[in-house]
Amino acid sequence: MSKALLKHIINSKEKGQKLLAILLDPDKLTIANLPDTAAKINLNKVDFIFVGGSSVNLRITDAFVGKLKSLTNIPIILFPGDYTHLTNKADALLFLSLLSGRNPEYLIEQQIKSVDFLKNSNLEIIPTAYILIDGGIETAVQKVSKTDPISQNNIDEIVNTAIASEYLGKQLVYLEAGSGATDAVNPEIIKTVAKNIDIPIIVGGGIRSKKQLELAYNNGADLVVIGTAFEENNNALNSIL
Ligand code: 1GP
Repeated sequence: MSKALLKHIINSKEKGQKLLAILLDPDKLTIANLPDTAAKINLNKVDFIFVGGSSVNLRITDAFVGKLKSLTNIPIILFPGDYTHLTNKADALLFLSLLSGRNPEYLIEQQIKSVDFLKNSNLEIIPTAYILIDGGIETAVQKVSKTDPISQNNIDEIVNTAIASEYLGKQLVYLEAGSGATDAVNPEIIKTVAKNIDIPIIVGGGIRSKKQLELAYNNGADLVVIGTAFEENNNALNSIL
């Protein structure tokens, strides 16, 4: 299994080069709209396209990623809400464990269910700690996973979860305020986590402006994910980047 994309993320962190991913949710975007969407993404400095969502209908992801692959050379990374969303047509998979929650389904059971598919796949598997932080609204991840996010005031719990993730051997930590969050992850939280771990940090949820993007980067985010802002307006990247 190639480790090319993880190496790229680690090398970029070492060089201080910040990365951007656009999140496309196959439930919110039709395959017919993909050519226009991909054309907008291709025009910008986007490092990865994440594909995923919490409630994607079974098997849509395969056709969605297949079409997307024909429209862009940007690496496609699966960000699945469920093991049934896996497809070999992507380049890599964030192999997520929802470590902020205490639901065994998302800590280990989904991961075991995915093994039959993954052992015959060429996907680069990237072990990723997924830490849900209160973004001010009840997010889809919260509803589907039936777990509570960690309060933004509870920095110790967030930092200790991130440190435990690194001890567990996770290769990335994803600080997630949730799609459409009204409160993005507070820069102080990003800064404190960054001081305490060496692995790259992904930050997403509620980032809609250049100012928020820069704050996240300047405080230690290595990779920022933007979904909703781009979904609502395909020209949003012109003002954010
Ligand atoms: C959600 O972090 C991503 O999983 C992106 O969030 O849709 O709010 O940009 P937004």
